[in-house]
This record gives sequence, C-alpha cells and structure tokens, in this order.
Amino acid sequence: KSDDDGDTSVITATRPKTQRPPLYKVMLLNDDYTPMEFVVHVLERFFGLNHAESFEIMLVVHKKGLAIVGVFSHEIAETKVGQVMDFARRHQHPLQCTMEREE
Ligand code: TYC
Repeated sequence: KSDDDGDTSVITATRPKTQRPPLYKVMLLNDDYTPMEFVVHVLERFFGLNHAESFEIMLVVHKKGLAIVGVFSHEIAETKVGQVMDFARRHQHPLQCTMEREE
C-alpha cells in the first residue's frame, strides 16, 4: 500500500562540528645578538627537539626572521613562551619568543 496519509518526511543527516580547543603557534624571532648555540640549546631544552632538529630550526629563524617551533594548547604555549623568555633574560640575551592563535 502506498503511504497516502499526506505526511512528509525529510531525512536530515546531521554531522555536528566537533569542538576542538584552539591551538597556538609558538614562534622564535631572530635578533643580531643571541648566540646560535644558545638558541639551539633553548630548542633542545624546552621543545624536546634533538640537536639536528634544533640546529635546523635555529637556522630558519636566523635566515627568515622567525619560525614556528611548535603548536600547543593555550596553557602549554604560555608556559613555553614564559620559560624561553625567562631563560633568555637570565642569560642576558635579547631572544624573543611569542605565541599566536591558529586560524
Ligand atoms: N641571528 C643570531 C646570530 O647571528 C642567531 C639567532 C638565531 C638569534 C635564532 C635568535 O631566534 C634566533 N647570532
């Protein structure tokens, strides 16, 4: 029998957008005074990178002016920036580390 009771039905496929917490890029900026070895040490110490990876990223910053060194939750990013800025200040180097929300 045909369905002639006059109702209409629409199948709506819902694909809810999963909410993810925003991520933050942590970036290192170049300057003319911070020794290369110090930057390599910072990358090894605070970002868990090995020596070769750290040297590579340091060179990118040196040549391009800045580089993303990692992407983290807001809290972790803030901690990393604080650790780097504090460590650089204690060693009297002008090294700058900043964070920026990902699009
Ligand atoms: N430009 C610095 C030098 O020539 C090295 C350097 C690299 C400084 C990366 C900062 O984030 C930096 N000694």
